[in-house]
Amino acid sequence: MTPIRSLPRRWFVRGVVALLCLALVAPATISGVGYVTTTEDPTNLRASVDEPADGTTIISIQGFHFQGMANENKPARLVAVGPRGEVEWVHNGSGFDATWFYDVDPLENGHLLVTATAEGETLVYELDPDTQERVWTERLDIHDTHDVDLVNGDQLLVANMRESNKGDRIFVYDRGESEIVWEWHFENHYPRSVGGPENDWTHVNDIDKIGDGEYLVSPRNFDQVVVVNRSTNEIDMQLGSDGDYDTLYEQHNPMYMESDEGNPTVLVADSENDRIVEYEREGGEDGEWNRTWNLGSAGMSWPRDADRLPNGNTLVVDTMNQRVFETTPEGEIVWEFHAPWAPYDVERVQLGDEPGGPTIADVNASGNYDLSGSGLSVSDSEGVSFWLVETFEGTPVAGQAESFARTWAHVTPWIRPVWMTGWEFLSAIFGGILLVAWGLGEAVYQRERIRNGVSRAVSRVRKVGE
Ligand SMILES: [Ca+2]
Ligand SMILES: [Ca+2]
Ligand SMILES: [Ca+2]
Ligand SMILES: [Ca+2]
Repeated sequence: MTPIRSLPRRWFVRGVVALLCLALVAPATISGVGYVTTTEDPTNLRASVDEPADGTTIISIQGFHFQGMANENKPARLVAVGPRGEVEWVHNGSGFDATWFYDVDPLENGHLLVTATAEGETLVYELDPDTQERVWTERLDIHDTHDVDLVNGDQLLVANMRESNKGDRIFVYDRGESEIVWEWHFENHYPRSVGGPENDWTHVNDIDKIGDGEYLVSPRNFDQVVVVNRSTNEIDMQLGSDGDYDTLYEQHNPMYMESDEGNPTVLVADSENDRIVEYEREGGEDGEWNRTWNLGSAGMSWPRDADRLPNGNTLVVDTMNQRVFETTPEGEIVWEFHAPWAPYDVERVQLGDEPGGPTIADVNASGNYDLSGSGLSVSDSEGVSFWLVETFEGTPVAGQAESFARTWAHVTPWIRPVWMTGWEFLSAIFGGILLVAWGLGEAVYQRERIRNGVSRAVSRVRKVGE
């Protein structure tokens, strides 16, 4: 018998590395093949309805767009949904130059006011839902604007973020005069040390007119909601403060209400805390804000809108779970709609722009509630993050794990192909890293051979040239 020649060690190592790469990339590949052979549409709109809604719901969907490159599996759309979850119409931003949709507001004439981004500018227009025509369009020379409201007839109230040199502001633009008639700069009221980075200082994402010359404003990166007085230019009210994450953590879309007793009340999507909260200020002007409602945080992922309805329920946009739902004060979901990709704002059309309703305290429902009654299986994009936080809790690296988990949850859904789960994506990344490392390792290991090969090739080229 001839002895079996033992395999050289380097070939054994190569075999193991190749198998490992294959094992890491296989789950994503299998999903990809499965996706290609099914007819399931990743942009699929669908509903789960316990009780028919009180009229048509309009949802703005931000969509995914990276440096001018749209992903057709993650389109920017406005979607109108009937009481039982039937899709009434879809307004697709890729039909023209809208790349992201943000705020949408029902107008008194039955039309909609739409805030969208286009390349390097902000698009604001009035949309006639019946004809799908734009009645008028304003193009504002500002970036990434999340909210513009129509006030005082034909004036636009604008939350203007991402100005250079901390020039973020709110302003009123008069459409008839074609000019800005009032503006208010954050730098006159806040030290430059608060908030976010130079290129996104305030991230002011919402502004609502809540009374005569009174504007509710949401500088997200300051973790607070304020009321700005147009005639005195002073801040009349403040809820939350920069870095006080127990109160608010980079919120979206606050809504102002008053209790039966006249107490200021703010309902807000507390986005980074994955919850919806309501605060009521008791005891007059120097009174304290008390949290009267806490919905979540399990079951929600980066909510960005919460509107109180006249029936006491609340409409919520649960962005990273790609859904919108109506919940009772006790957290029971009664109406739900799957609206990929990255829904931003929701409105019940015939109720008008953020109609408001009774405060949680006034319906005797103050308290903490978990969500229940969901009829949709929400996305598993949070699985990796959840696992990271759970696994490293209480260890010396808990802080780092949590911060990585947060980044992972916020960044990867935008870049992950729709057919991969979070785990498959993570595994494929490790497979890719291993493959690159292997290539580099081989290059080092074979450096002599590569060098000889190169110099032989060079001298051959030289000979031909002579
Ligand atoms: Ca709105
Ligand atoms: Ca608006
Ligand atoms: Ca607004
Ligand atoms: Ca809304």
